[in-house]
This record gives sequence, C-alpha cells and structure tokens, in this order.
Amino acid sequence: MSVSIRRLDSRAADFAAQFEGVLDRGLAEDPAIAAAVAGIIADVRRRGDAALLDYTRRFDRYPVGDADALRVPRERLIEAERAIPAESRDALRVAAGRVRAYHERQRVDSWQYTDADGTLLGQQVTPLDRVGLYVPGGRAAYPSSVLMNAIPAKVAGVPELVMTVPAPAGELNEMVLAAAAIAGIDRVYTVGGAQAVAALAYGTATVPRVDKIVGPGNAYVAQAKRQVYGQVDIDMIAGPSEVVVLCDGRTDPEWVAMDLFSQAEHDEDAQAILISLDPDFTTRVGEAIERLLPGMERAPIIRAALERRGALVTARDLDEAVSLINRVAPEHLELSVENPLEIAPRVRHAGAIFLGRHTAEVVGDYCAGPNHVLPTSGTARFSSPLGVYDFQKRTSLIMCSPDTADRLGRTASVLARGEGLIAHARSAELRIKKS
Ligand code: HSO
Ligand code: ZN
Repeated sequence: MSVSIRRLDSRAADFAAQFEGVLDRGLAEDPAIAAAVAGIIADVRRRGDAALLDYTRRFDRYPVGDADALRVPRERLIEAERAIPAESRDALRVAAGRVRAYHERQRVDSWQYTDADGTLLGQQVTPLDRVGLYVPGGRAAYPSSVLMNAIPAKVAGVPELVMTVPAPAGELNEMVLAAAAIAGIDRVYTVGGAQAVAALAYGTATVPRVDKIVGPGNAYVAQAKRQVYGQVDIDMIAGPSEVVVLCDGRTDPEWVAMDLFSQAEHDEDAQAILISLDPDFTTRVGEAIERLLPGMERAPIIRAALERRGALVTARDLDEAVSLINRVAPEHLELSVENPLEIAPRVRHAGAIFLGRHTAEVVGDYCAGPNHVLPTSGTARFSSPLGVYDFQKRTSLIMCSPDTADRLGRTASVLARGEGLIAHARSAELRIKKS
C-alpha cells in the first residue's frame, strides 16, 4: 500500500499555501486535561503523600503499600547497572562520557572586574540547589533521555538530583535505572503523571521539593509543568520530534529515507521533511520510503507521521532551501550535502545541525555528546538545546569604595529625586563625602 506523503514543488503556483499547511502544527491545548491536572495538583498540595499513593494505585495500577515504598534505593540502581547486558552498560557509559565531555565546555565561571572608577563589579554563578527529572514510563521510557537531562545538571554542580518515574503495575525499566546510576541521580521515586510534577514542585513528606523540573512527559505532565511554572522553573514544553533533511541529491536515498523514519517512528505527530534540490532525487527518496516502510517494526507509527505531517519538498535552489529551513526552525536539521560547513552559518533557526552525509541524526540522539533535548515546534527561533546553563544561575556583585560611593551616589541621588523616591536619594547622599 503506497504511502501518501505530501510532495511539494516550489515551482508550483500554490506552493506557499501548501508549505504553510505542512507547518501548521495544530496542537492545541485540551481544556479537559488542564482542569484534571489542576485538580491533581491541588490534591497533592493538600494531602501530600496520601494523594500520591491514591493516584499511583489508580493510574499506574501499582498497589504500593506506603509512601516509603515509593523510594527506590540507590542500591537498586546499582543492581540494575550490574544486571543489564554488558554491551548495554558499556554503550551507556560511552554515551555518558561523551555527553559529559561536551557539556563540561558549557560551564561558565563567575567573573569580576574593577572598572575605571574603582568599583568592583561581577557576576557570581551558582548551580541550582535541587533539580527534579521526570522520566516517563512505558514505551517512551528512554535511558538516553535520563543521561541527557541529568548530566548537564551534574556538570553544573547541582548537589541533588531527584528523579520520578512511574512504575506501571510495579514494573520498572532496568535500563532507565542503570542510566540513573551512571548519570549520578541521587534519589528516585516511583511516581508519575501530574502528581509527580506536583510533588516535585510543592514537596510532600516523602518527595523533596525541587527548584526546577526537567524532562519529557505526556500531555498531563506537560500541562502540570505549565501550571507549576513560577513555583519552580521548568525546562521547556517538548513537542513531537522533527527532522528536516536538506539533500543535494547525491546521498543514497535509502539513507535519507531511514533518517526520516528515525524521527517519524517516535510519534504519530512527529514531523519528517525532505528538502531536495533535485526532483529526480525526491522521486527516488519516495521510492525508498515505499520499499523500506513495510519492513519497519514501527511501520504504522511511521506511516501515520509521514502522512499527517511529513513532506517531500523539491526546492529551486539552495537559497530557497535555506529560507524554507529557517521558516520551519526544525529541532534537527541534516545537511546531507558536499559542503555542509559553508551552509550551516546561513541556518539561523535549528536545534541541532548534523553536517554532511555521514552524520545521521541518530548519533545526536544517543552518543555524539550534544544534548538531545532540543527546541521543537519552531521554538528554535528563540531557544536553545538543554545545557549546563539551564542549571546555573547568576547573581550580580557590586562593591563601592568610599570614592566610588561618592561618585555613583551623586548620579543615583539625581535619578532618585527625579523619580520622587526621597529615601533612595538620601541613602545615596549619606555616603557622599562632605567637603
Ligand atoms: N530524537 C529524540 C530523542 C531520542 N531519540 C531519544 C531516541 N531516544 C529527541 O527529539
Ligand atoms: Zn530520536
């Protein structure tokens, strides 16, 4: 059965409208979910652990005895790390090492200087005290995401990392626990959903209150993160995965088709777009998709994603292709071309750029080193990959000498009087030298 993926040619009269259709994300919030989540958060605030236990028994079908049983001891994580196949353990360790090495470079240090007037000025950088990492249960439980969320926080120097993960019917994913051990997670609790987010935001007798919540989740988790924002910080609200592959027509069409599949298989709402500079190549990628799809384990999801939001676009030239990319502002961009380093600087909006035919997006998902938590849904226009900077905050430093207190005091006094704030003015004036 053929795949009805959209095929667009930029020479077509209605191309602009068709391309808009591809970009239409149409992912509105559901008011019923928002109301249910508000109820859960209020209940966890009011009843604490008792509410967590009720929801865990009901939603996760996990007949947990008491709140203490929600704790997963550190030994359990170590045990999982030992129990998984050696090959998996080694791969997790290699990935963790590379992710750590990359993120080490993102750490910024405090700085100070003395200006020409003699005032000492600076910026003091401190890690957040405690961070919560939400990890989904079930099919979307990705050990790689545990590494990607936890390691930057650790590199930033966050002293305490708390993870929550639902245990559907009491089952935990061993790879997720092993990744938590390798990433250095300090505490783990088997709670999920909006109730986990509420517990992390407000604290219960068992789950400690954190300062920031990161990590992906379903619509309930995303909505809960929105609702607790302000009480705590949150990372971002992740939308479905996206990839745009720009190809000059000289890559193996099967490589390109599989790269499109690799994001499409995440989710029926995922988006995979080819922008091709050669109409024959577009056709060949279409044929490769038809040929390869039936053999894929997740064929139904891939097909749904490609048919809902996928597109094979033929662009007139490179300039046009680059401007289309900037309009999409994709989470992932592959530059499957001869001279990727020349094109990359022209891309203004993308979460991550994979340079050249040999760089499949999948290496970024797992082990290249950069973070796989990236801006989606066009938010690459104004935001960045998850990084160490998301777990560090800055405090300003100012130190006046008697001389600079005098000089700055005079300026401050004038401005304060201009604003009618006389206590401000007097505070500055008291430090002005009387001569
Ligand atoms: N591509 C996903 C990350 C991921 N892939 C995890 C595989 N596992 C982010 O868009
Ligand atoms: Zn992926």
